[in-house]
Amino acid sequence: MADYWQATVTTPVNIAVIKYWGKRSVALNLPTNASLSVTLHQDQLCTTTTAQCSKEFASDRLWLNGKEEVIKPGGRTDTCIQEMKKLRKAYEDKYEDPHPASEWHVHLCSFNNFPTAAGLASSASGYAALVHCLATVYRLPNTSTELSLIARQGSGSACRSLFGGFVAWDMGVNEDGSDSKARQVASEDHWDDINAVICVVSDEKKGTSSTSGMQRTVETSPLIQERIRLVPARMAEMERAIAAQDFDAFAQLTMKDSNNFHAVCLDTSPPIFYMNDVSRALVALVHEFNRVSILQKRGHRAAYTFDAGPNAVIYCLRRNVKDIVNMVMHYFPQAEPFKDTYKVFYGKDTP
Ligand code: 2P0
Repeated sequence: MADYWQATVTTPVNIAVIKYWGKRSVALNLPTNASLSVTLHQDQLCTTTTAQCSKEFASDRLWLNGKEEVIKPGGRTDTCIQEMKKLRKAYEDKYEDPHPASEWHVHLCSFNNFPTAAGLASSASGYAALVHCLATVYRLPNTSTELSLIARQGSGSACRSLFGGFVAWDMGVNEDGSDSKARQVASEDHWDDINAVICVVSDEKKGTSSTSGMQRTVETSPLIQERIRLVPARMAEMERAIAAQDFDAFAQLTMKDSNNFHAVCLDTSPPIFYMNDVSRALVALVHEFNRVSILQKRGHRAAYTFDAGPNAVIYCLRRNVKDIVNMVMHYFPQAEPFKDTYKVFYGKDTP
């Protein structure tokens, strides 16, 4: 019998067009509203994680970008490892198919090919990769939907990175979180000429973490209640726009939702500022680009969205990428688009 088991997986980042912001359960990462994202191409912004289980290991350990991180008992990483072990145990009990790896400790080595914690969704690809990697080492045949329930407990947005294409995270109603999981709205092939131009405005670690920021919002912002009220209709409209490949509607909804999310951040006490002057200048530029485009009867051709940081993601159709990159480079010669452009992820459903 092998004395160690190992697997390596690469999992892409997702960028939300209807944002997750606010938890109704901090312990289980249950959101106050549903969200919807586009998973980027696997070869672009991604996390690559290797898991090795060995009977020689004395404890679970994690290295992130070459630096060892402490795995806190009961913390997010530990929760994901323990939940995956439980899943393995349940599988063994059902199919009488034992596998020693889940009895042993695991060493995890994880690399992001982009700035960590700069509002580019590193925790999303990170926890999705962790869960996907353990499922592979443990030879578990679970679907992305089942794994999304565990990845969600690492980081809410991680549940969406287990699918390619267009992915909803349904908030669910159950207190135990059993129905708060990811669902593929449309595959990567459905609308494959959507691209994302990523403009890294800053690669510094963000000042307010998403977890603490959204807690503060839930506790202090009256405006979040209005957001909770309006998101269900927005989700339905977004799903319709994706089904119809209606970029004009997709763009308007994406920008509206990004602006509403940042308004809610500003309504938090003390206020949270994720966007900076360069971010705001990019907003103005995209609106000007769209204004001309609408005058030419071409509708919206670009949609910005900003996460918990100043970096812009500009969604557009492939035929418009060149115009948008040229425009950004013209007005911001010092701010390079990060690795040019990103296609939606051509993913797989099962690990
Ligand atoms: C999103 N963000 O939908 C939103 C938009 C940031 C802004 O999900 O506390 O790192 O780990 O569940 O998933 C970032 O929050 O938060 C996020 P936790 P997470 O992508």
